[in-house]
Amino acid sequence: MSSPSIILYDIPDKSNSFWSPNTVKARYVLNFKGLPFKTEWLEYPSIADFYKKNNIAHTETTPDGAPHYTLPLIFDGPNNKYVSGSDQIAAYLDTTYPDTPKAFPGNIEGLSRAYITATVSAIGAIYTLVLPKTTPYLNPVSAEYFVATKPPSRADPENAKELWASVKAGFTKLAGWTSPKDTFVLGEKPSFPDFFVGSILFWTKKSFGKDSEEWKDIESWDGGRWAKLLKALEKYE
Ligand SMILES: N[C@@H](CCC(=O)N[C@@H](CS)C(=O)NCC(=O)O)C(=O)O
Repeated sequence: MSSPSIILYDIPDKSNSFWSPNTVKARYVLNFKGLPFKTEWLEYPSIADFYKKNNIAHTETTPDGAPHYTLPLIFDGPNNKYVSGSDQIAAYLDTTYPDTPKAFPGNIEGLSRAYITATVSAIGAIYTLVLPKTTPYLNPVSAEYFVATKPPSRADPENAKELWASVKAGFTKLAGWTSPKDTFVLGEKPSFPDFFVGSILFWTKKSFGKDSEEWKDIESWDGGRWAKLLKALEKYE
């Protein structure tokens, strides 16, 4: 068997496994499309050097306009091309491998961006809650970088109770954007908006632990639909 010709660059945890909500979106897309790939691990402080060494254009910028070198990044061997940014990767793979299932079926790329913006505004408080739970399972070199660059990752927030209440209300809002009989936004098949919500659920479960009170609570919300969504996407992890 020939080795996979697509490389996904990802950040490892201490057991050389994936954890990042951003990179897991690219993982979902590649597996959903059935495109074989191999993972190469980069610790946080090595990401910028890797981009510069390989002359890769950045997709993200920091609030002050400086380049922000981020993962996920893929290298598509047959086309000798690097692509970064989870939605850019999804759009690129939709176009480059047209015979595979679409992450943005029916041209929903713009709609997907609107859905994601609305989702972040509904459940954005979850980042403040999950970030401090992330550092312990990263390798020290990435953990130090994480704490230094993502201020809410330093400690559990004092207003955690209010934040959880706002996250719960946000998810209930989100539940109203999908038909109650469906798991996925577009019905039968998952698409990028599902991968986005799934990636946050994946990271939250991984960070608090599957047996934690917090995760058990989320599993019970909105008739169990979030647990069901994450479970339905598990085969694409
Ligand atoms: N919207 C981007 C966000 C990518 C992103 O922020 N990735 C994080 C990994 S979790 C990163 O590489 N950060 C590098 C850094 O903070 O220097 C995407 O979905 O690709």
